[in-house]
Amino acid sequence: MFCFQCQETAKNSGCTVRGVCGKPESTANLQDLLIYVLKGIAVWGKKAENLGVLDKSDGLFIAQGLFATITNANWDDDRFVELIGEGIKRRDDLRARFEAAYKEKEGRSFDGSVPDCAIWDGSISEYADKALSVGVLATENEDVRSLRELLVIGLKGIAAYGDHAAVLGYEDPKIYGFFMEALDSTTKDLSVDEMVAMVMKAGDFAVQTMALLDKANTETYGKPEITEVELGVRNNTAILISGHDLRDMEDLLKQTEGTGVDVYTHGEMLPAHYYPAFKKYDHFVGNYGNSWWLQNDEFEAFNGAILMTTNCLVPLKSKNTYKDRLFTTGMTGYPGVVHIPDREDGKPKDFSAVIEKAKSCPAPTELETGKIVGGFAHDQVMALADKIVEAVKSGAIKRFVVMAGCDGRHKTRDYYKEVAEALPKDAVILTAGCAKYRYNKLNLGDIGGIPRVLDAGQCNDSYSLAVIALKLKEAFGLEDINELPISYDIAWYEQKAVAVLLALLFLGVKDIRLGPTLPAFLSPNVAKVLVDNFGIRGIGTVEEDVAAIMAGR
Ligand code: FS2
Ligand code: SF4
Repeated sequence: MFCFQCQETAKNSGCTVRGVCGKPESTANLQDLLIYVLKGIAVWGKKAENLGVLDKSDGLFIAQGLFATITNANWDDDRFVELIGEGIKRRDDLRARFEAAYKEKEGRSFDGSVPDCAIWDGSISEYADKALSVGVLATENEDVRSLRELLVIGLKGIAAYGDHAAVLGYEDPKIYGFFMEALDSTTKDLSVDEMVAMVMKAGDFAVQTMALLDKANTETYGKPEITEVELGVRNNTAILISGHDLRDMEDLLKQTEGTGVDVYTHGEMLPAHYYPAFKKYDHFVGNYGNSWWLQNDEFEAFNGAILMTTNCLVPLKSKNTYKDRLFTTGMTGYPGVVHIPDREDGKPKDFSAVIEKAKSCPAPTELETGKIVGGFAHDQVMALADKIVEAVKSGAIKRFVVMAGCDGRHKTRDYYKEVAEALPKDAVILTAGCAKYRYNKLNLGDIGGIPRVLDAGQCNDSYSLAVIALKLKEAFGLEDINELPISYDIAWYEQKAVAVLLALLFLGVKDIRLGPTLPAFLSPNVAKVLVDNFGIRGIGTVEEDVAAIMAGR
C-alpha cells in the first residue's frame, strides 16, 4: 500500500504498511482500485460529454466512490468490493452508450485508444493483485504524481460536499462533468501548466460545490443563527449522531420524537443545533464530547446508540465495548457494524434499529457541563455587519484570524489552542470544521458583544468564511480580498480541507498558514509553486506566528 492523503501520514511521507489512521493494507489497495475504476468511468464520460448520453447517476456514483475513500470514512472491504463491481458495470454501460452515439454521429465505430482503466475487467479474486499496480506510485515522476494527487485528493473533498448536496436533492451536472474531466486528465500526459490549471479549476469547482451545499442546507433547514448549545446530559436513554449529514439528522429527529430517546450531536454534527429546523425538537439535547479523535473514550462513556453518518469514524480499540451499539450509514462503513441502508424512492431512512438499541442502553455519563455558542454562518455574521465594520473602524477589532479546518490527535495541534489563547483581546477567530474543538470551550470573551470565536459550522461551512471575507471587502470598499484585516491559520487533516484550501486559492487568498505540517503529497517543486504564487507557508512558533498575524503578515 501507499497512501499519503492525510496530514497524519507516516513520517510525513506515506503510509506503506498499515495507515497511521489504522487503515489496513487490503482496504488501502481496494481504495486504489476503486479510484482506478472511477477514472475509467471518467474516460468514457469525458468522451461522451457532448453526445447526450451521460446519466446523472454516474456523476453521483463517482462522487460517492471518491467520498468512500476519504480518511476515516469507510473501513469495510466488502463495501469497496461492491463499489468496484458497480463501477465496472457503470463504466461498461457508459462505454456502450458512448460507442452507439459515436457511431450514429460519425457513421463509423469508435477506434481511438483508451487507457487500461477504461477497459480493465477482472473477477473479485483478481482485485487485490490488480490494485498493486494502479496506486499512487504508478506515476513515477514525483512532480506529475504530486499534481495528479493534489487534484484527486481535492476532488475527494469536493465529492463529499457534492454528495451531501445531492442527498438534499441539489445536483449540478456541471460539477459531475468536472469530476469526469479531472479524473480523465490524470490518465493523460499533460504539461505542468495544464496540470496546475486543472488544480485551479478544482478550486473553482470547490467553491461552486460548497455554494451548492450551502444553498441546499439553508433552503432545506433555514439559515444558521446564533445558538447556545448545551454540553451536559439528561437522564434519558439516548442516541449520539456524528458526521456531517443533515438529512440523516432530520430523519433521526423525526423518528425519535415521542419515543423517550434523546439525541445528542458529536464532533462535526454540532452545527446541526444552529439550524432553525432542528430547534423545535425538545429531545434534541445538546453536544456531547469533542472532536473525532477522542471518540474511543467518548463513545464508550456515552453508553447509548451511536450513528455515524460520515467521517470521521476511527477503529475501535480492544478495550472498546460499543461495537454492538454503533451504526453506520451513507458512505461510512465498518466491518461487523450494522449499516443503515440508503433511502429508497425518496422515503426517509429507517433508523428503528438505532432507536431500539438506544432504548436498551443506560443514559450517558456526563463529561462536562455548560454551554457553547455558535451559528455564525455568513447570513448571521452579515446581519451583524454594521456592528463589525464599526468595531474595525473604531479599532476595537484589529484582526480576524481564520482558524478553520480539522482537528487531529497529534500533540503538535496544541499550537492552535495556544494561538487562540495568545492572540490579543482585539483579535476575533473565525472558525469552521472540527478544528474549533481546540479552543471553543476556552471562554475567550467578546468584543462589544461579538464573541471572539465565531463558529460558522462544519468544515463545509468554511465557504461561509469566504463569503464573509468577500462581503467585508465590499463593506470596506476594498479592491482586493487580501487588503482586509484577515489572516488565515488553517489546520488540515483530511481531503475536505484540501478542497477548502483549493477554494481559497481560487478566490485569490494569499499568505495562508497551513499546518501542523504541509501535505506530504506536495513534492518540493509543487510546494514551491504554491509558495511562490500564493505565499502558502507552514506554521512557526506560537509567539512568532501571533506577532506576524497581528502585524498583517
Ligand atoms: Fe473533522 Fe474529520 Fe469535517 Fe474532517 S470530523 S477531520 O473528516 O470532515 O473536519
Ligand atoms: Fe496514512 Fe492518512 Fe492514508 Fe490513513 S488516510 S493510510 S493515515 S495517509
